[in-house]
Amino acid sequence: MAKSSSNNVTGKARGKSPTRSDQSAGEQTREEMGLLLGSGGETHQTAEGDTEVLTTQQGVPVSDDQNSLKQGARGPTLLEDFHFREKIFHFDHERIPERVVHARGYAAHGFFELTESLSDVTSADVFQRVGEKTPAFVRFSTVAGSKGSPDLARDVRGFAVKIYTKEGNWDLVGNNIPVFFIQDAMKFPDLIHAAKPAPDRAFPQAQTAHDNFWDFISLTPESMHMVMWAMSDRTLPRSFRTMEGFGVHTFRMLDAEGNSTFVKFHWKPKAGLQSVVWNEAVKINGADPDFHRRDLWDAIESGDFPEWELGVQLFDEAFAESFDFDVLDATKIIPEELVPVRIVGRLVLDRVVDNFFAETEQVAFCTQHVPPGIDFTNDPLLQGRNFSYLDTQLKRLGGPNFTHIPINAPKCSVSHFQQDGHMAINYRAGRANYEPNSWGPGIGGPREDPVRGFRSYEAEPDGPKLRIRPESFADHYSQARQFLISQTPIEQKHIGDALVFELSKVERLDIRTRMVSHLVNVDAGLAATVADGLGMEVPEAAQAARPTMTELPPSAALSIVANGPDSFEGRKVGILVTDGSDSKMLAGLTKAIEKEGALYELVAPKIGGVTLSDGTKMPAKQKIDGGPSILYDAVAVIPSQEGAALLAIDAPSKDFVTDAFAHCKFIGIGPDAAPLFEKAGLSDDLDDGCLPVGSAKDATAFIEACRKLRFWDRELNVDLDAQADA
Ligand code: HDE
Repeated sequence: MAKSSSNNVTGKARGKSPTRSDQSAGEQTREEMGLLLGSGGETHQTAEGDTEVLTTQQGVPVSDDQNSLKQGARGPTLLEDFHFREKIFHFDHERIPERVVHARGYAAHGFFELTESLSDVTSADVFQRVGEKTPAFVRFSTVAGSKGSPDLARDVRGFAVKIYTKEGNWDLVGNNIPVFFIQDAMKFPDLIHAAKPAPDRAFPQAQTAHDNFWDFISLTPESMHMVMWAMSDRTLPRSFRTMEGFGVHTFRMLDAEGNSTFVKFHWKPKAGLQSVVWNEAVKINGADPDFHRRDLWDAIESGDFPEWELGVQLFDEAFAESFDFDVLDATKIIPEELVPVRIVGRLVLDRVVDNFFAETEQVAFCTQHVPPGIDFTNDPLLQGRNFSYLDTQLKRLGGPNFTHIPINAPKCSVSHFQQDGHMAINYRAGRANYEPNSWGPGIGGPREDPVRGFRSYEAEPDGPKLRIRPESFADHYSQARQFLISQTPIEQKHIGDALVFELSKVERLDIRTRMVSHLVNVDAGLAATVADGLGMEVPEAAQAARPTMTELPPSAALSIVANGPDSFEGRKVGILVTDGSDSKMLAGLTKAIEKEGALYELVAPKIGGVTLSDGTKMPAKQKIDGGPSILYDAVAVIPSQEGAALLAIDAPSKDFVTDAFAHCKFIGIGPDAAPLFEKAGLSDDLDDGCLPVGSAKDATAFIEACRKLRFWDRELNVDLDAQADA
């Protein structure tokens, strides 16, 4: 809209562009006046082909954007300089408040396509016609960090989807974890205050490894299930493309008669689940704090469009009654084994934003934005959110007209009598701004439609007004345990490691002890591991309102490793090369990578690249210290003999292989690479995850091995904690 309005900021349509002779004429005059000090004509550097005229916000062409207006060449700047004042004024106001949570985020456009009709349970227009595509916008985020914080903080990821349906925008504002820390929105400010930097010292940034967070958590047993997820590798996603999304709450779907079906929403990544390991995450944050946003941008720009399936778990009151837990409690899941996930559509992200601020920063998601056919339940977290999101938009976007901003505007017709306010852009022509009115068709404006219009489920009131937590919300440990036992051994180990790491950053022993006392209720083995890692005795179990149900069976759907892609498609290999690297070997390797649909980058001593054995020059994508192995899913090292000798005395090269080894990556090794591995101290440790890539056949076998993504068996040999556990 902004692009086509009279407020055209591109200025392409405005007047005649200055010609070179126009400019030099202007400069000559000033030179004549002796006002171009020192720099000759350099103040007006114009690249060849620039034709657009710079204007003020009012559209006035600007003659000089380099110098403010002064009284005399060395004199004071004049207030009269409206161009300067406007430019600085606008700059001074470039920022809006960052989101109080989920400040760090990245978004893209795409579409939702229905693959299976849900017309049996909902009248929602978006779920009626199979094959129909509806525009969508998705913003991923971390929760605790500020806007400039690194992408790979250990944190929950936001997964907020705006679907521009024909009957209004639907915002499904979810996370990559299906449960939450708290049960009642009343506790949200406390949770977030505790997680964010402490108010006195303003650190630590984007981390939960500190006293305040664990103090709050250890006093909030309802968070234990979420703690298991948060300490798992779910909070270290390899990419936005490799994480699931969840609507978290139980919602309702309503059919045309108003009959309700409960629903939980799931987004399942086509690329499969994948995470990185903690030590890797820490290093990625230094090497590339934009790791996730770069990955999303690159994937879309290269045409490898990220995709998720939309799944729904549908159930009725009878199931809800029979379920061990309350479906209104956002700290609980419904295992897929109990209510299968029905896949009904796909979400594809196929377009990056034109402008980060206009779209990603200004997009306003609100849980209460639902179209007819979708409705809320009484989940007290959801009810609180329905207030919070609208309120927060007012603060951030400065007025009630945030829906006029193109990214927030519905793509269906909008017709109402709401008017005015800050930055009102859309308006209704004519006299009628109220209803009922008697101005008649065409002039009198819109009227409600009891059939098409949004209707709420006619729920019966539940009882007296109370400030109370229902009894049915009281079991805080059973599903935490179920999550833990659903993980593969390596994932369970990572949960233990993460708890030990985080609690080791907690200074107060009583907080550590209280936290471990909750773990005793989750699983005695985990509590013992964590206590041991902290160097303390296992404390008494925390008092539990309900005993832990140890009989809940594992659910395979909850493991990342068990739900990997079994493919290396879309993943990236870092290939370390030097001058003289074997050109045939490189060709064989890159062919195998491409055949798998994977990507590679050449990492070399100089960014200018290397001269291969056959004399071909190959540019590098990264210089070694700018392309550490943490940026890749697997690595291959194929230096020449002389090259290997040089790499062997280069610390970043040694880090390249030791890190890849420590992070359990598959490593492809060329025939001349031995000196590097020897100097890196790895020669005696090379295992089945370290494979030759000397021939094309070897290269293919190497890439096939990479489909497992990590060689987890190695962890026993690279981690003292693992040995202690074994
Ligand atoms: Fe949010 N949350 N939240 N949240 N949330 C916000 O809205 C809030 C919760 C989630 O990419 C805020 O526009 C309350 C659960 C995402 O722009 C704010 C409660 C889940 C995003 C807010 C919760 C989420 C937000 C801040 C407890 C997963 C980023 C900026 C009842 C289901 C959306 C904004 C984006 C953002 C409030 C809990 C997801 C303050 C009160 C549970 C993905 O309104």
